[in-house]
Amino acid sequence: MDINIIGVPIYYGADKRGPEYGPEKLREKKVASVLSKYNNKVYDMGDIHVPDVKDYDKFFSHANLKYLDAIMEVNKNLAHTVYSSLMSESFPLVIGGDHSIALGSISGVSRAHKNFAVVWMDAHGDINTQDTSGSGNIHGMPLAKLMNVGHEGLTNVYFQGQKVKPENVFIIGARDLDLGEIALIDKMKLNVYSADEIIEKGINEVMQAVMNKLKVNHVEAIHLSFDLDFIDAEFVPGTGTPVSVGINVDDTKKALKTLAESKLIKSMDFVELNVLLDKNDITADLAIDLLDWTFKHM
Ligand code: DIR
Ligand code: MN
Ligand code: MN
Ligand code: MN
Repeated sequence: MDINIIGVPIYYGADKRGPEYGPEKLREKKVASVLSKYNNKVYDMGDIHVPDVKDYDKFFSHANLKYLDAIMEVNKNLAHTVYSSLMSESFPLVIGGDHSIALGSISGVSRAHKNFAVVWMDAHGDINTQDTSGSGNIHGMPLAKLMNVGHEGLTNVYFQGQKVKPENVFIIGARDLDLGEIALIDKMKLNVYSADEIIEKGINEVMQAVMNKLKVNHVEAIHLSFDLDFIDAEFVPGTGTPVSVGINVDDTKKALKTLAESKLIKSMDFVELNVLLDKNDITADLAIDLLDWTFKHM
C-alpha cells in the first residue's frame, strides 16, 4: 500500500516539552525505510505547521483550554491532510506530537468514511472537557470533542459536530481515568477495556471481544490511535504521563497484530513519544519496533 507519513511536531496539548521532537526522532530512526519493507511505498509528507505560541500566552483565549487557538489551527490543517491522503487511497500515518492531534486526524477520517471505529489504546481516556479537566491540557480531551462534547471551537474542527459515533469508540488499556471521564463513559456507554480487565482475562480474550463488536457494528474501517503510555511505565521512559500496572510489550504486540490482521486499519496515530524524557532511545527504538510489527501484519 501507499503510506503517507504526516508529522505533527506539537507539545501544546500536553503542556510539556518533548513530544514535538517525535517526528524528527522517528525519521532519524529511519521510519520510512522500515515501513517500506512489506511492499509498501512510503511518502514522507513532512510536518504540519505548528505556530509559535509563547508559554505566557497559553491561556489567551480560554482559562482551562491551554493553547486553544493553535491546537484548533493545527488540527484543521491536519484533518484536511488526512482526508486528502485517504482520498488518494493512501494510508495516513500521523506521527506526534501529543495526543491532541487525534482531533484532526479523526476529523479527516470522519469525512472519508461513513461507519468507522476508533480504537484508542491508552492508559487514559482522553475524554475530558474544559469543565472536567484538572490540567487544562487538551491532549486529555480529544475523544470527548470528537463525540461532540465540549467547547465548540474543538467540536467543530474541520466540520461541525460529531465525528465518531460513541458505539464505535473502543478504549483499550485504561487505568488512569478522571471522575468526569468515568461519568461521560457511563453516559455514552463507551466500550472500555481497562488494563485490569486485560490482566485478568488476557489480551487475546479482550481483543476477541473488540473484534466481535466491530463485526456486529459493521464498521468499514478502523482508525487506530496509539498512545505510547498504553504500555506499562516500566518500558516507556520516553512518554510524558507514564502509568504503571499497564500492558507489557508482548501483549501490546498481540493486540496490534490482531487489529492489523483484521485488515480494517486504514489510518493511524502514533503519539506521545517524549524525546526529552527518553533514556538511551529506549522508547524511540520501541516505537520503531511497534510500527514495524504493526505494518508487517497489515
Ligand atoms: C489527565 C491526564 N487525564 C488529563 N491525561 C493524559 O490531563 O486530562 N492523557 N495524560 O494522555
Ligand atoms: Mn492519550
Ligand atoms: Mn495517555
Ligand atoms: Mn496524553
